[in-house]
Amino acid sequence: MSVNRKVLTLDEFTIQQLRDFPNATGELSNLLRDIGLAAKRVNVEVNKAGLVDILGDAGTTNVQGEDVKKLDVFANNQFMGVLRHGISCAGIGSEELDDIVIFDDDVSNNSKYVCLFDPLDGSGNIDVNVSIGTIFGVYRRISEKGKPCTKEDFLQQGIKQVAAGYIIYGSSTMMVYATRRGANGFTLDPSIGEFTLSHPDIKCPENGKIYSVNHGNFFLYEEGVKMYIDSCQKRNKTNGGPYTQRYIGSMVSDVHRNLIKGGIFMYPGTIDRPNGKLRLLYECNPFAFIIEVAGGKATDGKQRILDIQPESLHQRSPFFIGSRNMMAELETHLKKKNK
Ligand code: AHM
Repeated sequence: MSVNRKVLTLDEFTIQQLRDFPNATGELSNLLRDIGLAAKRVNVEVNKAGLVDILGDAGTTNVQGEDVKKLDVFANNQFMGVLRHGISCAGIGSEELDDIVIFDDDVSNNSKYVCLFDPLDGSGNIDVNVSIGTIFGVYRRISEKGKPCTKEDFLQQGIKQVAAGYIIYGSSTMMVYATRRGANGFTLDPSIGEFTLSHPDIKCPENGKIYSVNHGNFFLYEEGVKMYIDSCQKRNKTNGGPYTQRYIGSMVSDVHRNLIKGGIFMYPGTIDRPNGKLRLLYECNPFAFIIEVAGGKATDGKQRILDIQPESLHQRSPFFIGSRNMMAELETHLKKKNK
């Protein structure tokens, strides 16, 4: 008997994808389901953050020297917990943790994947009710199966990701993930507590009218970036300018909007912080992977993000990401100034 139902849940979708690969083990589907479960738990806590005493600093600082909010700790433990208890992940790296966590048990040592994540990006926005998110990237481990995973598994180029995604805890909660086959978005249906396919096969528009950057840092940016920002503000019949400036200060929200509507997001290096603020492994690589699958581009201003060979877990990188044609326009300005 066929069931007449239009909406696929996250689990149904990943299993459907699996059916196309008869030799697939299902480990990636399991891992994505685990992440979906942790996301639902974090969503519940984020939604009641204004009500319960979960707000405020946990009283410690993370390895970046930033204040850790309680929800950061909660989210970190949830994602680490589901991946540790699952069957697909040999270890994790988290923006909140100094070092990788190797699960090192019989099941995990035989698992195919490792996962890097930022459990709660934009957490400085929690207490003012602005959307925040989780970002993750999944890599096939390169260390020998049957043994504990190693740091090399985590220090792979972004291009080696097999899947990457994010969860946005917003007016509705969404999970977007990409594999090489496409990027798809799932909205959490609170009535059944399931992520359901709402944005199939996401394509980032080639052109956009939104630019997102912290204008407060304008005079600290390199000349090419300043020139591009200037051009965003000018009337331009060819590219539809002037563009609209939108900057939430919560990257998941800013990049999600630009991915759907078209636009460019920039976190350039500054005079005092030449590598900018964002972390290559936890923030830039997953988004770079998603945007490329969706037809957009991501660079550090000089090279493709996904080609960068990471040297350390918490390294930062300037970050430019968005619609293909807006990125091309940016690159013209950057090249002119770098000559
Ligand atoms: P966080 O790791 O403390 O959450 O910071 C990351 C966030 C990004 O989501 C956002 O794009 C950026 O910091 C905003 O930084 P700024 O306030 O310097 O513009």
